[in-house]
Amino acid sequence: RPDSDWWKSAVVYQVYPRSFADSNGDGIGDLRGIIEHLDHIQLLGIDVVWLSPVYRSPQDDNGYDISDYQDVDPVFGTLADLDELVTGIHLRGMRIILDLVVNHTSDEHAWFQDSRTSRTSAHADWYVWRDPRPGTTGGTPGAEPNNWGAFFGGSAWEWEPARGQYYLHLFSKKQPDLNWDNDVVRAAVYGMMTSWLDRGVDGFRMDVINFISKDPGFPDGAVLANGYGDGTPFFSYGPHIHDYLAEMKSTVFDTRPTTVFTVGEMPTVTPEQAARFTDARTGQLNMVFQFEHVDLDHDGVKWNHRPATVLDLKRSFGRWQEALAEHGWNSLYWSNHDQPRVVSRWGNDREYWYESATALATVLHLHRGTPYVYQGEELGMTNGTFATLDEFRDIESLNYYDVATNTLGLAPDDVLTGMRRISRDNARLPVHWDGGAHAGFTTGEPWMPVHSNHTWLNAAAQVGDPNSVYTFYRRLIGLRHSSRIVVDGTFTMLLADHPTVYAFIRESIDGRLLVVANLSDEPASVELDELDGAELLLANHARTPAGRFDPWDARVYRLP
Ligand code: TEU
Ligand code: CA
Repeated sequence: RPDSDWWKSAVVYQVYPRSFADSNGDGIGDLRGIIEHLDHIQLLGIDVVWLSPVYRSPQDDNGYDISDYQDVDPVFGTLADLDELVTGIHLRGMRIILDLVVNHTSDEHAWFQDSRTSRTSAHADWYVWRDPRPGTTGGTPGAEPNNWGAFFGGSAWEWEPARGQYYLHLFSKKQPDLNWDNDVVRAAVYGMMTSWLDRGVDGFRMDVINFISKDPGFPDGAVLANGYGDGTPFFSYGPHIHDYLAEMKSTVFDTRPTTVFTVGEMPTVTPEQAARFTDARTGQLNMVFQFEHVDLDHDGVKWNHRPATVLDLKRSFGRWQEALAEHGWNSLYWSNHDQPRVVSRWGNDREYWYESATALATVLHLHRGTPYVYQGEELGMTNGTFATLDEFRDIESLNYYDVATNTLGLAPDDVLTGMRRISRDNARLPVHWDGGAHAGFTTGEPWMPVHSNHTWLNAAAQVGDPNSVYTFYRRLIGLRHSSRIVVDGTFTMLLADHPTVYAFIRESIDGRLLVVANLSDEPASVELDELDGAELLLANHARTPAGRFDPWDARVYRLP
């Protein structure tokens, strides 16, 4: 196995620094807080740490709005702190990847500050500027170049009087989209990436990287319930996306002495497109984050709940396992800083908290692909309670509340219900280090209230406890590191039509594993010939004979 494939047997841990650990009492997580908790990550068996942005930023979107790619924001620390973190991670035999947010910058970035001043400035063509719609007066309603809506509400276009033009922002108006059709922009991004690799970083998670190439016609999109047009067909897999990523690969990655770990975040990506991006022979990235499973439980608008079933999930994951079986590679995730906590979303965080957290982890980690653990997921952290609107912090959630109540006229209580279920803030409650004040996250006032269940749900109570969620994750990760079947094995779904039991086989020249998990609150009995002679390797609470499964009973067997 060439060294170059180390990322196929790796497990990645995502740190969202603002909510991970605060070392200086200002209530906001920081780099020194991460340095002080590296043992917690290493003991889990983690190979790669993905660090969400710590660059200079006005924090409009908690750091996904970058004003200086080459410096660390003082709220998180200094470049010296980041160097110390990189060294600490390497000394523990782990690697670190940074979050690369280059579809857009902050509007406070020097490039944009210059670009907005005039059509002849040095950076005039570094962003996406367009004239008002013909026959209209710029800056008046309806004069926007097209009808696209922004992900964080309102039009995707903002008027700039100094230029007499609009600039595009797919996200907030403080996140102007870079013009990737400009080769000077691309060169600047590649130079920045190379400088981080030279500084010892081992790769990148690339924020909405499939959005960077836009349809040059900028056509209107189909009008959605919020009154704006859907632009995704015209920017989510644009005409030059493979060209630009191939150029990035040859310019930045292929010139390095060691493999650069790359994962592209790609909302709307299809299995076929993902196969093209990740085919080791002709692709550009090691893997991508796809969104099919995390879009199963709404009707297209994330706030509108549409209950999803285990069958929906099996079919979705099964499709992705099949599409990338021969060539390409999957990432495997339940949680990240944009998604609610999996034990609350897909599990049962009340009667079967431990069982469902560990059953869902078993299913995910035994699939073919690279698993991601989001901070606190290894503890079984749950969604927040958010008693009132003022407990929310996320720009996406707060803007939605405003649009939903003031423009769509929805009842505030109904809107809050939808937000409690799916808001990104569910993933951003401070991590629970112990059962003390503020869960040991800070000695000050946390930027976001700590969940009251930290009194019993915390790292101090779990690390070292053989029956904890944390220890179960350690065992799962240990199984991946000790068994080439988990890494290389093929994937075959069993009981494809069973409504609640998720079962599959992994097979390689090293042997066969059988995974069976009852992802429901009801007992289940299944007929599986494969169970004959099977040897139980790992289980979250096997108390019944093979074939009968308690609620949320998950088991990994080695087959003869
Ligand atoms: O997320 C992109 C993205 O698709 C999100 O808008 C996601 O669809 C949404 O949050 C789910 O409701 C990336 C980052 O992960 C996110 O934190 C940033 O806000 C966004 O890009 C802009 O940088
Ligand atoms: Ca701090």
